[in-house]
Amino acid sequence: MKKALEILRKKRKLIMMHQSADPDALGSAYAISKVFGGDIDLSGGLNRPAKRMLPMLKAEGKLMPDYSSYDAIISVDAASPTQLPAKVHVDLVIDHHMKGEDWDADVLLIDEDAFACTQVVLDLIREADEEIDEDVAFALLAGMYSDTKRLKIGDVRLFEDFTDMLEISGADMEDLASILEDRDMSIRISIMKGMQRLKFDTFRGFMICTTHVRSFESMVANALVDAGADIAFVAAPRNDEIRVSARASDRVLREGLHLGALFKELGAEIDGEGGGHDGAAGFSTSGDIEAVLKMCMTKAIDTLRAQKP
Ligand SMILES: [Mn+2]
Repeated sequence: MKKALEILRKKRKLIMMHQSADPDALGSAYAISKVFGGDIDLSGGLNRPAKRMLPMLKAEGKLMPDYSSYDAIISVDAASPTQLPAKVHVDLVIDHHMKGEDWDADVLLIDEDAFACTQVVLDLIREADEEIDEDVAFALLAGMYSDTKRLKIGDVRLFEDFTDMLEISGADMEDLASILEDRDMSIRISIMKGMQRLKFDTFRGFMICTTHVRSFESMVANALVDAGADIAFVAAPRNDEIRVSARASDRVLREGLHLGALFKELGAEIDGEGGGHDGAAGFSTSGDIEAVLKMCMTKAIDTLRAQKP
């Protein structure tokens, strides 16, 4: 573990995954790159679920990396060097498959008791005492969810790691299911419905929009930010409640907007509960969905107004 962390502290790192990388490989690589830094080698391609994960994480990688330009090369979720897209010297192997004989890496961190490689990565992050943000938690979750065939197998450690990350990520099981299931169409329908019902306003050059859908509210909110919104509030009915998912653009975050704080304040003003990160947060309340969205809009404009002249 110590030796592994030493390598992870090196400056220029490349993280390699097995060819046709799955959510466990991509989740591991993404979490390492976000927490410790480093490029993700995408030259081996991704499988369909991992392809769906990529935009959800807003992850980027190198399609044709120059292997000689790195201080350290790390392999994740690959059981042997033959699974990697290139023949290169690997400094650190992080994996959970049965230890093979054919690695000549400097450090092997192989935990055969882990159900997913992302659990091994999680242990490393904990050992390093680094922070786990929402996106990293989601990436780690996706690996655990996919390598246990949607939690059909697991042990106490797996479920503890899973619930820890579920809490941090703020994701729900539908978000995870949407990666593994071929539900692209239903997500796209939610996005189209969300756009049909969209209301927007501008304030000091920022675009704020609200809408409501039946599900996938966080993905619809992401899509609206991609489409140009600075703040997107997307409401959906959840049991007897209304759940609002909010996302913010980098532009408005640079102005100091914090959606988690905004929702905390709103929860004190109306009957509701919310919180989260600066750029991604959620809010639960009850009542009329249009009225709730109107309050979100008003709150956002008030918050922007209070920030800077
Ligand atoms: Mn795996």
